[in-house]
Amino acid sequence: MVDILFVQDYFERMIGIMQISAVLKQHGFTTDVVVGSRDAVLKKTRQVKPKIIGFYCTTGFHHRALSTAAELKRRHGDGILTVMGGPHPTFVPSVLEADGVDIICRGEGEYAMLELLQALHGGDDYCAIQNLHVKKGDGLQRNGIRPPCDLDALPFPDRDIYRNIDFIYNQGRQEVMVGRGCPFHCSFCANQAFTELYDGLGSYHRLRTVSHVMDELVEIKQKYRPSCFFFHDDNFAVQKDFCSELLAAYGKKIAIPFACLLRADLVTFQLVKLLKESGCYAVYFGIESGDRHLRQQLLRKEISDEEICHCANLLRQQKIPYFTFNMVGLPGERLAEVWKTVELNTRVQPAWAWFSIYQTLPKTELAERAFKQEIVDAIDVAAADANFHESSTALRQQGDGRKIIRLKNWANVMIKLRIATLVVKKIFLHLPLDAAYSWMDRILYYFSYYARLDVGASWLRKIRSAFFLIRHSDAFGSHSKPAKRQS
Ligand code: B12
Repeated sequence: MVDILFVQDYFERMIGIMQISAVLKQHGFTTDVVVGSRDAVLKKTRQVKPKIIGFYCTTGFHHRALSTAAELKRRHGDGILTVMGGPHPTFVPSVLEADGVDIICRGEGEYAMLELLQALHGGDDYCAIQNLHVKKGDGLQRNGIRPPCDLDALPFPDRDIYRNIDFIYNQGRQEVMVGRGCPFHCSFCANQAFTELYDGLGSYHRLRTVSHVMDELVEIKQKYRPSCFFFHDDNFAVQKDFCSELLAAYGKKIAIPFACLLRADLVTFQLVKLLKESGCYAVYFGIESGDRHLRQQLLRKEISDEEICHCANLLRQQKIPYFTFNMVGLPGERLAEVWKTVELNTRVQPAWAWFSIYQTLPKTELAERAFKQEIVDAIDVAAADANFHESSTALRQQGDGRKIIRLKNWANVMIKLRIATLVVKKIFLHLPLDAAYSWMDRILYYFSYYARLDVGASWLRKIRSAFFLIRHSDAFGSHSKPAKRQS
C-alpha cells in the first residue's frame, strides 16, 4: 500500500513528480508512479492500493486524466482521493468541477502535498491547505497560493520513484533543472502566467546555488552512472555569472556530456567556448517563427534573424550540434509565413528542427489576445490537442490549415535537401496524403532527434527504444495520438 501514486503521460523522468516525491519520502511517506493509459493506471491502482492518486497534468493531456479519475472514483469512491497538479489545473482551476476530481493543486506542490498527507495521516481536516482547491460537501474551497519554495532547501529529486519502470529508470540520460521560471515575457509561453500567479509572493523565476546543483550532479553521477545530463531549464544561460561558475565546476567534477536550452540572443563566443570545454553535446534554441514581425511583435520574442544566425554559426564553429524549436499555426499566420520559418531554418541548418503546432494555452497572453481579436473563437481547452502535432483550434478555423500541417511534416526534408522545396510546393502540399507525411516525419524525427538524445546508448538500446516508442505511441507527448476529449 502506498500513500500516493503519481500518474504521468510521458515516458520520461518528470522533475516535478520526483521533487514532490523526495519531500514526501523525507517525511516518511511512500510514493510510486505509473505512466500512460487508463488501463495501466487502473491496474497499478489495484496493485499498490494508494490513498491518493496524483495526476501531473498539462493542457491537452488533461482529457485522459479526467476520464481516468472519473473511472477511479466510480470504482473506489471515497476510498481514494484524486488530486490534479501541474500547469493545467494551475491555469484552469475550474477543472475541479469535473466528476472524479477531489482536489487540485495550483503552482508548486511539494509542501501542499506534504500537508495533505500529514492531515490525512493525523485524521485532520485538509480543506484549508494553501495551493489546494478542494471539493467540500456541495461546494468548493479555494485557498490562496503560498510563496515560492526555497529551492536550496529541497531534497534532491527522487529518481528512484521510477525504479519499476525499466524504460525510464535505465535511461542513460538524467534530467536536471538549475532553477524555475524565466525572466522573459514571450507571449506564447506559460512562464509569464507562473510569474503572475506568484505576484506579490516572491519571484517564481529563481536559480539554485551552484554548490546545490553540483552536489546533486555528483550524487547522480555516483549513484546512477549516467551517460549524459540534460538541463531542462528554458534558458540555461540566463545569468551569465551563475552559468560560467557552474560550467567551470561541471568541467572539473562531472565531465559527462550534457545538453541544454539557450536563448539565441544570449549566446556569445565565450559562452559557446565554455560549453564546448565543459562537454556540451547539444544545444536547443527557439526560432519560433521565421517571420521577424510574428516573432518580435506577436510572440514578443525580440530576437533578430541575425542573432539567430550568429548563434548557429558560433555553435557550428565549435562543432556543437544544435536543434531549433519552431511553431506553425500561429494566430493569423498564413502559409507564406510558415515558408519563412522553413527558409530561416534552411539558413541555420539545425540537426533537427522541431516543429509543433501552436496551441492556445490558457492564461497565456497570445491566446487571450487571439481570442479578443476573434482570431480563435475560444481558448478551447476542451478541444486542445495533447500532442501539438496533429492540429489545433486555430488551424481548424484556417483555410490553409491542412497545407500548413503538410508543410510542417515536410519541413525537415526541405531543410536538409534544399532541392525538395519546389517539389513539395508544387506537388506534395496539394496531395491529401496526410497520414503518410505524418509517418515520414515521425520516422525522421526518431532517427534525427530522439535516437541522438542518449549519447552513450548502444544501437541495441536505441532499436529497443524505437519499438517501445511505437508500442506506446500514446505516451510520447511529441508524437502521440490525441487523447480522448472529455471536458
Ligand atoms: C521540462 C519541461 C518539459 C519536459 C519534462 C520532462 C522532465 N524531464 O521534467 C518535456 C520535454 C518532456 C516536456 C514535455 C511537454 N511539455 Co513541457 N515543460 C517543461 C518546463 C520547461 C519545465 C517543467 C519542470 O520540470 N519544471 C520544474 C518542476 C519542479 O515544476 P513543475 O513540473 O511545474 O512541477 C511542480 C508543479 O507543477 C506541481 N506538480 C507537478 N506535478 C504534480 C502532480 C501532482 C499530483 C501535484 C499535486 C502537483 C504537481 O508541483 C511541482 C513541484 O513544485 C515547463 C515550463 C515551466 N515553467 O514549468 C514546460 C511546460 C510544462 N510544458 C508544456 C508543454 C505544452 C509540454 C508538452 C505538451 C509539449 C509537447 N509538444 O510535447 C509536453 C507534454 C508532456 C506531458 N504531458 O507530460 C507547457 C504546459 C502548458 C500547459 N498549460 O499545460 C509548459 C508550461 C511550457 C509552456 N509551453 O509554456 N516538458
